[in-house]
Amino acid sequence: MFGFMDAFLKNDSFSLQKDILDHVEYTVARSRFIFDDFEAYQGLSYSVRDRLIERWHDTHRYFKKKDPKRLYFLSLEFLMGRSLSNSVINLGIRDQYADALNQLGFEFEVVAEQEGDAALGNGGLARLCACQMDSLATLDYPAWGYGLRYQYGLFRQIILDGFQLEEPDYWLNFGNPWEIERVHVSYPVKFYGTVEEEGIQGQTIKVWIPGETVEAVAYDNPIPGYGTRNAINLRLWAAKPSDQYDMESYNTGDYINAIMDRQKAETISNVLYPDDRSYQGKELRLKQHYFFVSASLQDIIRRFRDDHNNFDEFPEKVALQINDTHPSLAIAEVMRVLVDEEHLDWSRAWDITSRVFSFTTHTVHAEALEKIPVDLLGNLLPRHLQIIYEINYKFMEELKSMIGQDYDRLSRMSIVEEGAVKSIRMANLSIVCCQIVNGVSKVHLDLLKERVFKDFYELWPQKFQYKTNGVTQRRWVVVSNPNLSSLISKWLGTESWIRNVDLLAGLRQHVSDPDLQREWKMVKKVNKARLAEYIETLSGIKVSLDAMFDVQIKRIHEYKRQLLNILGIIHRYDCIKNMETSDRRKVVPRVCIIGGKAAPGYDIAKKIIKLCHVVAEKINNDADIGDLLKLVFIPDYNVSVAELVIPGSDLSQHLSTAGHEASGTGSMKFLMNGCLLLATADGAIVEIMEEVGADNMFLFGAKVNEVPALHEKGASLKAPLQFLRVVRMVRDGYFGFKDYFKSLCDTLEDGKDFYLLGYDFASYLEAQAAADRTFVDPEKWIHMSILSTAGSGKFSSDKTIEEYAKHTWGIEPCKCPF
Ligand code: 26Y
Repeated sequence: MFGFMDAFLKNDSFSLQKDILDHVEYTVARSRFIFDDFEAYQGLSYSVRDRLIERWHDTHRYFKKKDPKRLYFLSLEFLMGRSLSNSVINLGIRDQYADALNQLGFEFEVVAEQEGDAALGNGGLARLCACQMDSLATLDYPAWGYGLRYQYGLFRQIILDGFQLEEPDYWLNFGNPWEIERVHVSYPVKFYGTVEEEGIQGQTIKVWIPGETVEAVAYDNPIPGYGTRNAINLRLWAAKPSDQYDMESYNTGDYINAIMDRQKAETISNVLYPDDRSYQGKELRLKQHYFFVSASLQDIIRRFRDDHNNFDEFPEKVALQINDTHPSLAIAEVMRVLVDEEHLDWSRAWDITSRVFSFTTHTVHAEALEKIPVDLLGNLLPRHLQIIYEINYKFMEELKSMIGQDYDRLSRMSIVEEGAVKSIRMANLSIVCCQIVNGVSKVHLDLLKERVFKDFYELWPQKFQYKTNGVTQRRWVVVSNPNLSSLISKWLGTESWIRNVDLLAGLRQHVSDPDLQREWKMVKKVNKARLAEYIETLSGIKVSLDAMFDVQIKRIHEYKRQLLNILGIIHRYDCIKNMETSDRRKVVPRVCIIGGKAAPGYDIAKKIIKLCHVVAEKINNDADIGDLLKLVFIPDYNVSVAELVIPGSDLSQHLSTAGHEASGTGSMKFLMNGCLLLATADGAIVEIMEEVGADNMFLFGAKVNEVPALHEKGASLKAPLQFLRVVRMVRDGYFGFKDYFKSLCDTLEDGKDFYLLGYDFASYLEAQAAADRTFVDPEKWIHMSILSTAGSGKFSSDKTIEEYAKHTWGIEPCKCPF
């Protein structure tokens, strides 16, 4: 007989080798005697997955037994990146696996490089969810993530002659060992049709008679916590044709067309929308949102019903977090289920619904708030539109009783926007329903109160909170910067900071120790060498390790001002060109690195990418310049590229015009890795300043509260001469493509420079000069670098999640015993 413990998979080197080989032979179906790096990756991943599944089963059995209040985190986007290294580190068996692989003649790092990224998201919002899932698992919270399993993730960026081209990311082509298809976990999702009235026991009820059904099938992705047995689940839905689908067509004998029609169902979860700017009322997108919401809620309600039969208990057992407004149809869906299917009266249903939801907004831009055209919604989801109208009617009545007949304000706050295209404002629906609305940084909350949601804030001040974003130190230091991670553990005398980030502050007491400084510098050098090698492989450009590696990586947006960076580089180039040769010795050599994707339809952003390439072409081939300045554009920026670039950078740039970045999370990853920040006082940077000290950063530019007055001044704001000069160089065709760049230069003219590049230019150059002056004093630089890491604890997603758990979701840890 096996004892209970014997059931666990073993982690000694021999067992791991055997497991890998068994998977190579029986799962991947290759010979255990001859297989390549990719097959080794597959065999290894399946073996890791087995261990994940063990923990994940135990965790869910434990959750079921304890029946705690659960958090369901709903998001249309999750940017998970790679899973292998993260999983083995969180499971605590990385070294054992590395050893086992070695015995088999493979190297862990090489094998891990075989994995592609899971890129089911656009940018900050999506990566934040991935970090938060890691923290939820690590902190033992009973949580589930729900999302969509897009067949095509975010497009791959190809650069051809300096122009961005988009290629589909068919990431599932080579299989995905990290997911488990749950053929038996599937739900019908309905669309279209009509709403009819039926009398039941003297009451009239509404009945939705849908016109189309699509099946949602679950794919589960275990998420292991660090230093715990808990592993939670990220459940992603894929669309499949439903058996209930159009049997009519088969019966009419049109067999081939009936099959083709069925196939169309799968298109719902086919592709991630690659634009993170403004919501366009597209039917397919709306279908994606509802498909996701309906399947997730059927699953959540089924689980609730396993142990409960009274919906009054729903808010005690369930917290539903909607990540931005994208999943906010869930509000109408819960109301529909409670009223139409469970036959609860409206006010009881509303009371329950408004106690389960919470909502986080990730933007400061009113134009990025989703609005769904009423015609579109009424056609696709007729009953939901009625429910939203009813919610709005009741809200408007309540509001009138509070504020009187202030029609301007009533119409601003209404969930229904009248106008050329009558639309539903999903943010208003979310605010009306949720008891808590969260911003993602302190400044963001202020902006929500003063601008975007001012009317609502005045009505319900208590609803509005903020939780400063954070990133997981497991992925962003332990996985991506193992040398720094070991160094930190050595100097703190413990690895506990990996779970308890407050301990990082302990580095402060060693900041002046020459040994730490030397080792810190060494780690940076090794990481820079790795990055330099990558740059050379990509572009053939050799860069000097003595140069300052200066990095800006993020989505390309006008408000993020990559253009300011490029204009600054042109200025630097121009200055060097005009210097006496003897003065050039004083120039601090720089390698400027820019990376990021532009939304496929975002013309100006694409021009910025092209500008970066033509400027790079000129500078990198100018023999006069040599190692003093290099500019490199890193193509196809994604999570795994970030893991390589961040540890190897000295300086990172966060240049958003103040008041435009809700939080920013890239800055936090750089900070943890001891890179100095050159930034505007925007989003979370303001809080980073408080933690690290403004004198340990290079800050510049207009402040959030100054920007409105600057906008008022408009054309009377005059840009400095240096700015006019560099813009003129671009305009006059110094870098070629004169006509092509005209519209880009036009955005910088007096009175049109909405993002204030001209206004901020002089102070930007000063901040850059301060960075140069500091870099030539290596001791000072290292000092600031250590203090950056030491001050980064507040920006761990562990902190954010603790806050959400306490103040928004009301959930408690539920730790599965080992
Ligand atoms: C609906 C569609 C148009 C859409 C799709 C994606 C709208 C927005 C987005 C993504 C937004 C996003 O990534 N926002 C970023 O969220 C981060 C995490 O909170 C913030 O750090 C960052 O400042 C914000 O721009």
